[in-house]
This record gives sequence, structure tokens and C-alpha cells, in this order.
Amino acid sequence: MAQTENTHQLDRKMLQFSMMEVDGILMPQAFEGVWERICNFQARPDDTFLVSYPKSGTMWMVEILDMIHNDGDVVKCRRATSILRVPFLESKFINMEGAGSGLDFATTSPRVLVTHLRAHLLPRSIWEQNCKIIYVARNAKDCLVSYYHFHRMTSFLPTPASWEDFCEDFMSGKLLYGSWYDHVKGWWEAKDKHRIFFLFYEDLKKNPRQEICKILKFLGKTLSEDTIDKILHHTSFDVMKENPMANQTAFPPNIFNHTISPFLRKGMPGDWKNHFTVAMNEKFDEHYKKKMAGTTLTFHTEL
Ligand code: PPS
Repeated sequence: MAQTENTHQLDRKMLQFSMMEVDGILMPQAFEGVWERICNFQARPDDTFLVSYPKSGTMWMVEILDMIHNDGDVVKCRRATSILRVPFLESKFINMEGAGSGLDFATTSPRVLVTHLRAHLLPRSIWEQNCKIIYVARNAKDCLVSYYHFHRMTSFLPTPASWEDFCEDFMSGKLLYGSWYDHVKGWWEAKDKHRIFFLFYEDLKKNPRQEICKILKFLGKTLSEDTIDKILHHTSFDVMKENPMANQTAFPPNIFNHTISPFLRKGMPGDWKNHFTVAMNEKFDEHYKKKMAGTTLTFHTEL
């Protein structure tokens, strides 16, 4: 897990926003202070990890896992904003009261933690303790669109110069947490060697009950049909959008500006069609084919 000072290859725009590089992957500079602690993180066998590339439906899964964890108790799941209920392993960069590093306030077992780290950067102890890991993946085009709007509304990320420019950065992996392609491929390979449930955003959207039942099975948990109904309702896009503990409006407006673009924006597979031109789509597909050659991993790009 080498942390390098080798920033010369990094994108100028990102550097203005205090990024550092770990194994060639862009991370917030603020991780520097916690990186050693992340590497030395001591996992417990009953920890569950939620892993994703940014903008893949992480906060949706946070809500689902918290509801499962609390047996569908909606009141308990409104006790605090998402990141305080299911902390980020590496959330030190978030400048919000109470949200330091996930390492500091995830104490009571069984713990559920989130991370956007690549498989090869995950703290070793998580593998050693054979923790359960849920990986949520989303098709590249919708992920890219969502990431683009996230950059527009987030103060700690550079506002894209243009949509075309942002597409180039996505394709070359010059974004926070690096290449989408390497992230999903790395975790897809890891799932054959570890206790990983690999889940797709599009499947969750198409048949949430079926996917939640699969998650329950993976977690070794049984819930009544009524409780599953409650989870489905509470974690639906429309209900989450109105829930201040799930729609990320708890972050100060100088961090997330929801008037530019709400965090829960569209929540719909296929929104990329409203952004990609025909030429851009052809270029993207050609590049995608090369990057994803040799993997069995496939995605649906619409419902
Ligand atoms: S982050 O910043 O990495 O944690 O973002 P993340 O939560 O991974 O992804 C945000 C996108 O997930 C969508 N979302 C949902 N879609 C469907 N149903 C529900 N309940 C839901 N909750 C969040 C959210 O709208 C973002 O996608 P876009 O396409 O931008 O709308």
C-alpha cells in the first residue's frame, strides 16, 4: 500500500483541491493524516463492509443495511444522517460536526462500515477476519453522469470545465478513487476468493425485493414480509429524497449545494442517454470495450 508523493502525473484541476496519490489513485490530501490508521484498521469477524465506486448507490445501500440492521425500525433509522449511522472508513476529509474518521465513531459491534477503496487497498485485517463484504456496482455511463453532477454540487471537488472534459477524466481515471474500470474489475475478481456479495444498482432498481432477500440471505438474517415491505418503502427514491437523514442535506450548503444539483438527483438507470451525444457514445463504447476486455463482468445500462 505505497503512498507516493509522485503527483506530477495528476490532473491540475484536481491538485488545486488538495489531492494525493496512493498507488496511482487520487485520494483527498486529508487522508494523509489517517492513511496509516486505515492501513492498520483492526477488523472484527462480525463487521460488514459496504464497498462501491463513488456514485454507485452507496447511500441507498447504507439505508437498506441500516434498516436491515435495525429490523425495519424507521424511527431508529432516522436517528442521524447516513454517514453517522454507517460511517465511512476513510471519511476524515468530511468537515461536518461529528463526522471525523469512521475509525473514530464506529465502535459498537456488529459494525457496518462503508468504503470506496479499491480491493487491493483494503486494510489487510478485513481479509484476515473474513468479514462479509457487499459490493454495489453501477453501470459506467450512469455512474459518470452522477459523478459529473456531484462535482458540480460539491465544494471539495473541482467544478468540471465541461461535460466533455469530465468524460475524458472519467475514461482516464483522473477522478477521486481513480478508475471506475479498475475498481469494478478488481472487486469482481476478489469476489471469487472472499465472502463478497456483488450487487448491481440496476438489479436493485428493477427488483428491490429480490435483491434485498439476497442481501438478507448473505447476511444470514430473516425478516418478515411486512418488515421487508417497510424497508422497500423507506429506501425508495421518493421517500429517501424527502428524508433529511438520508438525502444528505445534513451537510452544510458550503459542502453540498443541493440547489445546483440534489444528491438524490434522478436515481434512474439510463439517464446517461440525456447526456451522451451519439459521437461521445461511440467513443465511450470503443474505449469501454478495450478497458473491459477479458472480464466476465457485464452491466445493464437501462431497465
Ligand atoms: S456517493 O457520493 O458516492 O456516496 O454517492 P452514491 O450514494 O454512491 O450514489 C448517488 C446516486 O445514487 C442514487 N440513489 C438512488 N437511486 C435509486 N433509489 C434510491 N433510493 C437512491 N438513493 C440514492 C442517487 O440519486 C445518485 O444517482 P443519480 O443518478 O445522480 O441520481
